[in-house]
Amino acid sequence: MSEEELDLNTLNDEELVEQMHDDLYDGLAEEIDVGTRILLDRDWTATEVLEKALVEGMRIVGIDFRDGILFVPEVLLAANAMKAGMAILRPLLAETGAESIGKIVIGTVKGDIHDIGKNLVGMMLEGAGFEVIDLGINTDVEEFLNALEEHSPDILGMSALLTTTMPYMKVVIDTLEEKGIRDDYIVLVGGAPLNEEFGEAIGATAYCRDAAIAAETAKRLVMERRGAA
Ligand code: B1M
Repeated sequence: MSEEELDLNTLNDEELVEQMHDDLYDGLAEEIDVGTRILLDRDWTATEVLEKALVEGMRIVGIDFRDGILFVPEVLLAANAMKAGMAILRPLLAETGAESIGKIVIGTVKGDIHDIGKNLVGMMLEGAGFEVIDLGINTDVEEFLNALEEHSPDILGMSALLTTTMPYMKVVIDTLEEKGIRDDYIVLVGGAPLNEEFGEAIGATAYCRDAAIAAETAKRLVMERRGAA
């Protein structure tokens, strides 16, 4: 059967997820849109679709990107397809009846244009009841500082996907120290090349391995801080 003739509805769950990994790899946004909707219709939770179909698909793309099998234009298409799925999941992940439990300003740091992980963290935090102010990509220290002043959040969140951009997180934290405002905020950092030790070394409050952990950590730290106050 050719790609055009393939009816995704005829596939069982396992086949569909595999097909979605292929479609993500091939940057087929429309197919990812359809596949995401089918899985949700089959009573998959938004988190299951996200983890098993989309994030796993992007992990495979990342391996071939690293190995020089895929190049930037293809990976951009894959990212675009991933975003098509995320757009459907967003309202489901962000569904919450609760009042806002806190505010976070979040951005991908200067020099870095990767935003899929940061967007996911934003969605999960919205789902956990946070108001999210997203500064986007390539965010410099001035932009972070202006947003902190304007929005007075509980949390500053920074994302970096490159070993060359992760040190910029320290630039931001050091600037907060210099201005005497570091302790006014919980600082969460994350991104594929980071780890716990790095988070500690740059003076972040916490490193978060993934979006779900970011949401849990954010909630816990805000509650602790309120309790202490
Ligand atoms: Co880029 N890229 N990329 N890329 N890219 C990586 C990161 C890389 C690991 C690929 C590889 O070699 N295997 C590699 C970095 C190597 C390194 O530094 N050690 C790399 C490179 C080299 C580059 C370029 C330099 C390539 C080039 O131009 N030659 C270039 C840099 C551009 C720049 O930023 N200045 C580049 C460009 C791109 C694209 C534009 C093509 C595209 C980005 C599109 C977009 O984001 N809109 C892209 C992509 C898609 C990737 C990979 C394949 C996938 C990243 C992703 O979206 N993952 C990536 C390989 C990989 O990571 N496996 C790669 C899915 C996402 C859900 O996971 O972002 O890790 P992640 O987020 C997770 C956690 O990390 C965490 O939670 C998220 C959800 O669970 N998390 C946080 C993230 N931020 C957090 C913040 C928190 C808490 C948790 O608190 C605030």
